[in-house]
Amino acid sequence: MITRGNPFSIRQYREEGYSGPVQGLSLQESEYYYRLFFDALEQSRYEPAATAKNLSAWHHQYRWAYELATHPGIVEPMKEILGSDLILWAMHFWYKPPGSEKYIPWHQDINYWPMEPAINATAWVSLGWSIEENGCLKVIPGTHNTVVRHNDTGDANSAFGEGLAADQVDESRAVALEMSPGQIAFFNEATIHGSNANSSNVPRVAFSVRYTTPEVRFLIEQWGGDTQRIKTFLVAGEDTFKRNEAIKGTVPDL
Ligand SMILES: O=C(O)CCC(=O)C(=O)O
Repeated sequence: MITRGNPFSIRQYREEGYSGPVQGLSLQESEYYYRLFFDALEQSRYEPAATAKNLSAWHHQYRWAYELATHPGIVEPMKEILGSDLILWAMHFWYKPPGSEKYIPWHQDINYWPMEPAINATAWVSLGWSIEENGCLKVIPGTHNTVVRHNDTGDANSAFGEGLAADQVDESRAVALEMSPGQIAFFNEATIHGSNANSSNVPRVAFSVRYTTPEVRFLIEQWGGDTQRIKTFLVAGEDTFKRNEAIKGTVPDL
């Protein structure tokens, strides 16, 4: 069920590992960015289709994407979660065109990320409609305090090689976060989440932005030195630790 969007709840975030949907962007803003997304894809938004483009780190490349990643509707709740010193370190568009068979297996993000200590908050932002039929984001509340071992999915339709098997997840407790344009869900580095394939004719256009605190060190050699995807931007407050000087990002001009 799509709600009107509740206020961000730090209590829910701490107790259940997520909070949302929250109306973080206005309808005008989400429509504006929805158009820019399809322009950057070089697709008509009226004919959404599969793409071979790399959908990561557009905030390194496009000024509009950096502005979107640092929108106050994202940054203000991030301050409640992480405190006043904020590092933006990743952004990825999760695009499922109509009929896409790709699904996101149940997983905990921290399984894939060499960072010490393991502190992250993700804002998952729906630029269009996210509904059960097009594979909206699903979370399992209360799973954010225990890290579980991931295994090969062995499934070509899985967007990731590794995930959690059905018997590692209590799917009966899953919450389907249906969202209208501009709504956001926040979750932490260990909250179990995933999403189904898009069995509808409605494209699912959404993105994640990831924030952490300056004390965290990125073990960048363990990410295969992937600075195409991972760069740090101080978005609020101060960085007195200076642990990631080699991977500092530059805000794009245009
Ligand atoms: O978009 C989805 O369905 C999954 C997103 C996700 O795995 C993430 O943001 O970490």
